[in-house]
Amino acid sequence: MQINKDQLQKVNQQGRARHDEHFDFLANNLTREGVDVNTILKRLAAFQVAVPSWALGAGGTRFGRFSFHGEPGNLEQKIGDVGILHALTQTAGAVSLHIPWDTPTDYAAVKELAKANNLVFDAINSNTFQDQPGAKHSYKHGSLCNTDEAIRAQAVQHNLEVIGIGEKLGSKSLTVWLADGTSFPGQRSFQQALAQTEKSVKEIYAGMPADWSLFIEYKPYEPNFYSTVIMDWGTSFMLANACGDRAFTLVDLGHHLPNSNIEQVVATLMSKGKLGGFHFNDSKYGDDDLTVGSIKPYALFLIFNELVYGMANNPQNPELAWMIDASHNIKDPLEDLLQSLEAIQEAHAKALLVDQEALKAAQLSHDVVKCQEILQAAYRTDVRPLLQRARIENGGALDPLGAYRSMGVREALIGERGKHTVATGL
Ligand SMILES: [Mn+2]
Repeated sequence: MQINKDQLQKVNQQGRARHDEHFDFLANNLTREGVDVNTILKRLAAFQVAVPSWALGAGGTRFGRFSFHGEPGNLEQKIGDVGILHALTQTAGAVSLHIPWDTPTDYAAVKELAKANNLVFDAINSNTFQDQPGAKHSYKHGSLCNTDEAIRAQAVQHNLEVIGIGEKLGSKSLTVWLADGTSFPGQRSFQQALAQTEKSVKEIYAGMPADWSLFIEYKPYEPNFYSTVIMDWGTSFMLANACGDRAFTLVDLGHHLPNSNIEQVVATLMSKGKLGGFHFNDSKYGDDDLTVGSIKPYALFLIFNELVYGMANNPQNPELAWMIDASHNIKDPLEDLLQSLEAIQEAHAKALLVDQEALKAAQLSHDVVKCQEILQAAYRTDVRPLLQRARIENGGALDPLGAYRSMGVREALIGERGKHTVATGL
C-alpha cells in the first residue's frame, strides 16, 4: 500500500491550528536568541536515515520470536514499508539491504519500486555470520578471520558478490560486520585472527568500484562471548587505515561496553576523517537494539552534538551513512521505527540549537558551569514543533504515529498480506 496524500492532508488539518501556535511560540523565542529557524528547518528536511530491511519484521531473541501481523514477506513489500515510513516522516528516504536475505530477482522492477517510493539504496550489508544453504564451507569458526584459506576465500567472494548486487541497485557502500571471535580463552591466536581479517578486508576493499566506500563495524561481544576480532573503534580504525582512503569505521550505538563515551569516539573518528557510517538504536545493557532515544536520550543528544560539530568542522570526514539498526520484539515494527525516526530528529534538532560560539568561549575561559548550561539549554528545548514544521512543509505527517494509527496502515497491510507472514531473514 501507499500513503494516500489527500487522506494525509485531511489528518494533518486536524492538528494544524495547535501546531501553528506551538511553532510560532518556539520560533519567536529562538529568533530572539539569535537562532536562524529556517536554516534549522532546512537541515532537518535534508537529513535522511536509511531503514534496514531486517527492521521491518519482528525480531526475536535466542529464546524465541513472536512475529507481528502483516509483516513484509519479500523485498518488494519491505520497500513498500520503508515507503510508508518515508511518506509519513520525510526522513526515511533510503533502504539498506542485507544479502542474501534481500537478493532481488528483478532488478529493474525493484529499482522502479524504490523510485516510486522516493527511496534510494544506502549501504548494502553482507552476511558471513550464518551458513547459507548450499555453501561449501561453514563459518562456525569464523569467516574473514578463519584459519582455513578456503573459508576465508568463500567469505571474501560473498562480499564481492554483495558489492555486485549493490552496484546494480545504485548503492555506493558496503558494510561489513563480523561475528568472528572466540567464546573461550585460548581458542584462537588473537594476533593471527586479526592478521587474517586484515588480509581479507583488504581483498574486499581491492574489489570495490572506485566510487565505493567500505564501512567496518565493530562490536565487543556477541555472538562470541570471550573475544571478537574487531572488538572496538580502534581496531576498526586500524583496519580502515590499512585498507585505504575509502575505508571507514562504522559506529553502532549498541556495540559498546556499558558507559562507553560514544560522543568522544565520534569526535575522535571525525577529527581523523574516518567516521563513515552510523547505526542508531538504544540499550540498557548491551546490544539491545531498542527504540532510539527510549533509554538514554541525553547521551544521544551529546553524541549528536559531536556529529553536528564534526559535520561543520571536519571537511576531511565524508558525509555519513545514517541507519537505524534496531530490532523490535514486542512492538509493531513500523511504529517502533516511527518513534526512532522522531527521536533521531529530536536529538539532531537539539544539537543544532547548541550555541557553538558561546560554548567555545566558555571552554576557553574554563567556565565549566556555563559549558554545561549551554548544552542543557539546548537539550531542554522542546523542539518537536520544528520537526513537525519540517515534515509538513515536505508533505509528511504532522504526527506520523497518530496518522499511522488513524489511517489504519497496519490493518491495511494485514488485509493485503495476511496475518501470518514472516519477514525474510528473520
Ligand atoms: Mn549495526
